[in-house]
Amino acid sequence: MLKKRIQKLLSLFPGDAVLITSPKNRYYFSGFTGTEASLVLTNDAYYIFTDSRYHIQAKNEAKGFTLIDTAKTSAADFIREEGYRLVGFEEDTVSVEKFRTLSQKVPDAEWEGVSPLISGIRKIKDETEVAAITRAAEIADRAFSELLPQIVPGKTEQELALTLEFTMRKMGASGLSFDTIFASGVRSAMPHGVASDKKIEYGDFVTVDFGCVFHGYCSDMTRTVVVGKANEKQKEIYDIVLSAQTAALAAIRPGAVCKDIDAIARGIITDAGYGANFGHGLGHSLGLDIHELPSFSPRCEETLAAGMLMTDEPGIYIEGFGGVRIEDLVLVTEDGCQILSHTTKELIEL
Ligand SMILES: [Mn+2]
Repeated sequence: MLKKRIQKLLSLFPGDAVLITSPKNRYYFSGFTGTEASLVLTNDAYYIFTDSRYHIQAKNEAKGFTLIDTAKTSAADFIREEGYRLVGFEEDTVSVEKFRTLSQKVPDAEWEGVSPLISGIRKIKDETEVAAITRAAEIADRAFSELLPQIVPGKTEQELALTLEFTMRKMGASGLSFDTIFASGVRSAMPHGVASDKKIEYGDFVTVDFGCVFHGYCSDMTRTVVVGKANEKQKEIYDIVLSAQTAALAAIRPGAVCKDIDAIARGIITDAGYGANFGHGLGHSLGLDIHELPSFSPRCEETLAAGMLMTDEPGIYIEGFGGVRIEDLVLVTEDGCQILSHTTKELIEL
């Protein structure tokens, strides 16, 4: 499976070798989860360079790779000794300082950025990736259903967020996709209101936007609930966001243009009079990173293809009142899409 990813990259890059140093891409191409290593990918062989702390791990995880001890030979030394002329590197993560060092150590090589090629390959998720993300989404669903009865007046956002995070870890997640957004009452008008020491109050909207990591892959989901009975204004806003969210879902299929999906949801919110209260894009791709390309934004001209994984997350935010966001994780399939988030989207009144 990983060999296919490497072959895809090498088929798109007409050079002698590609140097991979970023943790996410290193994992993507080799399966190595340690924190220190470089890969050199060539048409003849794949090499992993790391120090003695990671030798056993590299042998176990990076199947099909030749292990080279960095105490003896660094990746840059190897590239110079092999006489590679055109070498790919990740220009989006290699620092200027590291690039200077590389250029000095390998003065005869020409370095060419391959980051757009890699992100292009990573856009389409293979079976292993879909399985990991599906599991991450399941854990999030189950942890959220365990959390719901605990959202009661008097608890703080922080303690509830911690409970949610602890539950996901107990269920097998290795970490969080991002800092949990847990915004109640007037704070729910902040699209990225991370958990604070504010106490939950009766009548609050509570927006929870969260995700966990499983086998390196992120999930992402948002639900907004009401503590107690929803008032008319809360119901009105919730219903508009839900219509926008489901209308966009219905249009997600291969061949659809990203900005058109955004426009469907945005049109519904704008027609209802809340266009100015939906400031962010409708969604984004994700995988090893929580934000990948393409995105459902008014400017994204990209076309959807089967195997892309997207979020669909419209919102309405009213300062001084509160806000609603509803987000599902969606896999683009051959004939439409499959929703990976299974928590109900009917308004939950706790
Ligand atoms: Mn998201």
